[in-house]
Amino acid sequence: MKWEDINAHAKQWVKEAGERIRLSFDTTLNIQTKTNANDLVTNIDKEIEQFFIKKIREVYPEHKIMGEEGFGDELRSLDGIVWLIDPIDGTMNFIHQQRNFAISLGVYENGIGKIGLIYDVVHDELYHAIRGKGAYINEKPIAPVKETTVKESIIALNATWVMENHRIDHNLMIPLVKDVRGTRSYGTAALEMVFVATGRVDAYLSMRLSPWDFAAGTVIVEELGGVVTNLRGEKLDFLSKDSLFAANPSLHQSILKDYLKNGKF
Ligand code: 2AM
Ligand code: CA
Ligand code: CA
Ligand code: CA
Repeated sequence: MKWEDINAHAKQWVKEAGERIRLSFDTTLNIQTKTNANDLVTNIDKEIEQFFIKKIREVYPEHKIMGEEGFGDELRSLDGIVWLIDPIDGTMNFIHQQRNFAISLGVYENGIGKIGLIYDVVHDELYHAIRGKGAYINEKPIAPVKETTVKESIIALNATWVMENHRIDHNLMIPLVKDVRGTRSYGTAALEMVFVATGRVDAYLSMRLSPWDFAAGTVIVEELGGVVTNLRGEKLDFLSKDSLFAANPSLHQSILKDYLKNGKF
C-alpha cells in the first residue's frame, strides 16, 4: 500500500506541475547559465522544484529530497526514502522548442528504485512504474522491451560524444555509429530512457549525467526488462554523477562486448 500511496501523490503533483509549466509558455522566461554558456536554467525549473519540495515536505516530512536546482537536502547517503527530482529535464529544449522536455521523479528506498515517473508535459503522457507492479503510459500497460541486434537498432546519443572529446576515446564510438541502423539525439535523458522502455529506440548512451537525470528512467526501463548501467557495464549508485547506458538485454551485452570494452569512461 505504501508505494501505491506515494505513487498516487506523486502522479497528482506531477500533473499539477505540468499544468504550471504549460501556463508558463505565455510568460517571459528568466534564463540564466550554470556551469557553461549552454548549461541553462530558468525561473520555471526553480519554481517547479520548489513546488515539489513543498508538497513532499507537507505529506512526507521524513523523506529526503535530492533536486537538480539545489533546493532539496544535501545528501551523503541514500538511506531511508529519497526523492530524486529533475523539475525540467531538457531545459534547452524547453527554452528553444517548448517541447522535448519532461519532469522526472524517482523515489528510492535505501538506494533501490521503487517508483519512477516521467511526464512528457506537452503530450500529456505520464510514464510511470512501481517496482514489481508493471510500467504504464498514462493508464495503459507498456509491453516488455524486445531484444535487437546492433545492425537493426536505433541508438540515442549526443553527436558531441562522437567528436574528439577529452573525456573519452571518441574513436570508440565511430564504429558503433557506423554499424547501427540509425542514431537519434533528443536532448532529454529522461525521455531518451522512456524511448528505450517503449522500444522507440533500442539503446541510449550518455557520457555524464546526474542521479536526477536517470533515477526515474532506471525504474521504468528495468521494470520492462531493460538493462541500465554505466558505460563500463557497472551498476549505478544514484548518489554520484556517472555515464549511462540503457538498452534491451541482448543489445546491451553486444555493445559492451564488441564496442565499449576498451573504453576509458
Ligand atoms: P537538463 O536539461 O535537466 O540539464 C541534454 O543532452 C541532457 O543532458 C538533458 O537530459 C540534460 O538535463 C542533461 N545534462 C546533464 N548535465 C548537463 C549539463 N551540464 N549541461 C546540459 N545538459 C546536461
Ligand atoms: Ca540542468
Ligand atoms: Ca536533467
Ligand atoms: Ca533539469
